[in-house]
Amino acid sequence: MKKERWNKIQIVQQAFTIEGKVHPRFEHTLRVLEKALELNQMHHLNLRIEQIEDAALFHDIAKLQPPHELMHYLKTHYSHLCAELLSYPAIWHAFVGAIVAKEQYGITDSDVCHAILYHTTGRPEMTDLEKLIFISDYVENGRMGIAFEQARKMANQNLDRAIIVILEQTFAYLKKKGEPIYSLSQETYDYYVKRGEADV
Ligand code: DGI
Ligand code: FE
Ligand code: FE
Repeated sequence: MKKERWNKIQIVQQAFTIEGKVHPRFEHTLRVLEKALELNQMHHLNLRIEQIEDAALFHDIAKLQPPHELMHYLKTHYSHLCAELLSYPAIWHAFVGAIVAKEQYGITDSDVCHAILYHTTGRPEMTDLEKLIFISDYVENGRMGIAFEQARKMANQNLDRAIIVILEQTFAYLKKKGEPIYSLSQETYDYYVKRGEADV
């Protein structure tokens, strides 16, 4: 393994270590990187490995922060979205992660920060890097069950169709839990469904 990648992994492991114990989120993060590298090759995306490493390793960097800290970042960096975001605490870490990666870990590449920002909701017209992280997050090999297997298979075949499958499964999960769909998640879904229809 290249030294730079190893160093970054150490930094992320440190960030996910609480009272001397490494949180399972770290293993998830490594599996997202592994999956992203695999899909990059499989689909000949030719993305820069360093961008994949940074986006995958830091995508959940804010996931373990307590809600009041996440809210502080939302208030200072996304004040225009704050009121709406109140009803969607599960997606706060993506918005905050993009800021933390930049301010605390010196990730200045805006493509990478966007991939972190959109890793939970997606967005219409995602870049290949954004798609790669959005999909790899969901289909990394540690997620077990029929729904994940199905999405994993689709990710090997067609990335745009995998986005649709992932969002359909996420919406079904949210419905079961009585959670609302965020506007951007819905826009992502509508965009990729429409694109899929245009392609046939
Ligand atoms: O952080 P991870 O667990 O690796 O995965 P993630 O960043 O995709 O976050 C998954 C969580 O986000 C899961 O609990 C579902 C939730 N989520 C995703 N899209 C939406 C959402 N929650 C709401 N309320 N609305 C959404 O549109
Ligand atoms: Fe996440
Ligand atoms: Fe994740």
